[in-house]
Amino acid sequence: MVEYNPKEIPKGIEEKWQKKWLDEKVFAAHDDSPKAKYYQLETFPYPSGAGLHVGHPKGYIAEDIHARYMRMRGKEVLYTMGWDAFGLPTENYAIKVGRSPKEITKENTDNFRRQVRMFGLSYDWDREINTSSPEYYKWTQWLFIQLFKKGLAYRAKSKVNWCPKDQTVLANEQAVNGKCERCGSEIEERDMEQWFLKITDYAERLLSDLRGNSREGLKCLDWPAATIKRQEDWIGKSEGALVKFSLKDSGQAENNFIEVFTTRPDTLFGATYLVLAPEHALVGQLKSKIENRDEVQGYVEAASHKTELMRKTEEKEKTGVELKGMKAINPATREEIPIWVADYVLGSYGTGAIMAVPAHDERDFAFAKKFSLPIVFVVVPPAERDGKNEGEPYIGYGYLKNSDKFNGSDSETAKWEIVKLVGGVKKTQFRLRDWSVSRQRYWGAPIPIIYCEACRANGVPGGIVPVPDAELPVILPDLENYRPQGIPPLAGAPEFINVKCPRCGSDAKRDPETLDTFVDSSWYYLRYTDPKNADAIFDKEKAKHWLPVDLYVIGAEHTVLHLLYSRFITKFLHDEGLLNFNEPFLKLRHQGLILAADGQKMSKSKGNAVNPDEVVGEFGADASRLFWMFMGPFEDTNLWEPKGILGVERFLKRFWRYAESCIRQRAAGGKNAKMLLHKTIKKVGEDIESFKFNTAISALMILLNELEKAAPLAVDEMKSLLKILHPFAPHMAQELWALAGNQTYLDFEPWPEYDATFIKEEKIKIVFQVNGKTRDSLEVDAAITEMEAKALALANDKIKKVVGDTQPKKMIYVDKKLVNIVL
Ligand code: ANZ
Ligand code: ZN
Repeated sequence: MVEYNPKEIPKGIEEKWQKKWLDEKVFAAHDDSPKAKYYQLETFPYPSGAGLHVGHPKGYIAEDIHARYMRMRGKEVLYTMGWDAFGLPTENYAIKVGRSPKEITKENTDNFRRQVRMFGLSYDWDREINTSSPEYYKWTQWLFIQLFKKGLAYRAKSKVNWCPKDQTVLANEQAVNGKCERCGSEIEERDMEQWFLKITDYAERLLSDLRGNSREGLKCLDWPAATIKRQEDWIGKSEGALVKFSLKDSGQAENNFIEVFTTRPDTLFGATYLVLAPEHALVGQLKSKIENRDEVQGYVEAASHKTELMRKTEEKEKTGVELKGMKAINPATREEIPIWVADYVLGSYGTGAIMAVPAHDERDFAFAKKFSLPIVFVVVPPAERDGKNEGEPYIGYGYLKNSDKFNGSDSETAKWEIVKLVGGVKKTQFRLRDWSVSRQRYWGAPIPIIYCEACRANGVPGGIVPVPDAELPVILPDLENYRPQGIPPLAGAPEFINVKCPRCGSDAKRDPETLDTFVDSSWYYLRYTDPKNADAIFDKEKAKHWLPVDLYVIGAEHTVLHLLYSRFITKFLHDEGLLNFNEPFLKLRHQGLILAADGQKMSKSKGNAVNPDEVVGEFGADASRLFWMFMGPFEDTNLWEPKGILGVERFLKRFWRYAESCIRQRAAGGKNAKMLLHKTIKKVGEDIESFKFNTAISALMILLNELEKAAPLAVDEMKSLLKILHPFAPHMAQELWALAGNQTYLDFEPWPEYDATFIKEEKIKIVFQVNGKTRDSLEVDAAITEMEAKALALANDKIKKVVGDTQPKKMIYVDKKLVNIVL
């Protein structure tokens, strides 16, 4: 008998099968397969120098189990791997060690590839991609040019988030609580000319398609509800109105009004002053009329040193200055109201001006209290129509008062009638901003744009000339010095920067900046369908065949940015006629984190990081796969308890011993655990589909316990047993499969059917006791829950007789065995 010794046997077995899988391209996804396609996507990792983190395998193993299962379910599975290889961390690390990011990336991806391979993941390696390879970024650049041609990539001067340490601009999404997402530095705000992608053009569709659309008969996306919500919040749609307040004594002058955006026109009668953002254009334009010009100027100047984020989150004292000598007219009350400048109003949202309704808005209330501005309550809460508590703002809807002819009508109705009365217009406002994509760093895809002065003089806006398709990719040159020094490193490379204009032939200059890596990753799932295409971003027919992605597993930390950008790019390429769908990811699941046993995040600096190499090196791939999956529910945070691997290793050894002896004996007969086998087939399949890998594994463990006690399984039953083990421990299952005389790969064997009659028959006897004395028993469904069992006990006639009217002290439940009522 061959013993399964994790130190020897699995090594040999595992290496053998991994080599065969790879050499024979067993997991190649065939474009022309007659089977139904299933596209499974995995977040491609950023290949850091530290190698795989323990969190990576969690998602990878789970997806591999799922992919192998789907193959056994008869699907042609596209499942592959790539590297999100451009980006700051590699560059920063390269600077630190004084080497080139290209070399380091090569080493890191080689290491990552070796590491993911050791888990026996069933990728189609012929589809591997790397965002930092010219073959890939050629198409990132091409994509940018298509966006440019459609007016969706534009240059604009704007306030940007600047990380002083990384010396680069960050997207809003990368500025987390005022700090750089990468290095944690305090972010500064700068005015810079930048490339933006006009994602705001897609705001409405990005929002509505989340919950399905009738255009395509698209159902609500199968995403975790919280993720859909986060997308919605980020896009931030507000329905309101634009209302004009005329300026007193301004006659027919051009700037004779201030326009505000409000979501609460129903409160217009309570608008007792206006507030302009410090950067509002009128502040400058009206200078001559402002009596306290210097004071206002000083305030505006001071505000310009605060970032938008500080202004939004500043809970402390509101600040502001009144524009003396000016008044506006409330169009509803016709009363004169003062105009203020305050930095709690943002220049970048709505019109940059608000009507302040202190009675019904908390910020306005605080402001009005501080500067003794009038507070007029105009909405009464529905519960107290007479309105009593006026010591604090009421922000909800209700019934109007102090609102002339609208008194008594409800907010919702009055809202639009008041807008009509004052000649306002309905307006939908989004919180979403355009996506800033220029980065002043080296390790990224060069922006494929040339600036030509001659063309500018000839009317080409900005002298901006895109690099012609035939000249793509714009290769990122190897630079001796690529350190950021306030200017983009490529700006200091004349051989790169100086070019002839492709339009007119004059001397011109290349754009010295690189694209945000989120651009690279916004389309990678499209490239997997046709990764080697040198003539197109992908073949339309191939994309149509494989896409959209059927299942995407990503960490919960990627729920805003990457998903939003990918959805935007998908919609754009759909509009370009390249894709026949609008949503790239139909089903989404998030893996929970793995923390150190003490609940801390694992990190090198804390000294509690675990290298997956050591685990797999010592216990082998199969035991490691089970270990990772058995830590707990997939979507939860799990704790790294190294001892756990001993349990799953023991299970595998026993499984081997059992299966091997069964195969050798080939002797079936006697009462075996057939019923439990069928139950387990059902459970394991269902659990894989619902990402309950841990409970699937425990079901396999329970089954093995019973099998060991019963007579050996028949040959067919044995086959089923190996099949349901296969997604979890594919090396061992495949070896046993071969040992049993099979020549095929288990991955393409059909998933076993369970016999429903066995499952239905599954009944158990449950005993009912009162104070420990048995009174009755009942045949019940084996799937009975604790609640159901207790309810049955209380409803039982014999029990009722004994218990009578007495209130039970407690009820003891022994799982699927008994209920004991204690009086
Ligand atoms: C009057 C009012 C009365 C408002 C009331 C609210 C409550 P959301 O839902 O986030 O879109 N607002 C408009 N532009 C602003 C800006 N640039 N900076 C700061 N605040 C601004 O918020 C819309 C509300 O935020 C608008 O409705 C406006 O205040 C304010 F009882 O108008 B409201
Ligand atoms: Zn030119």
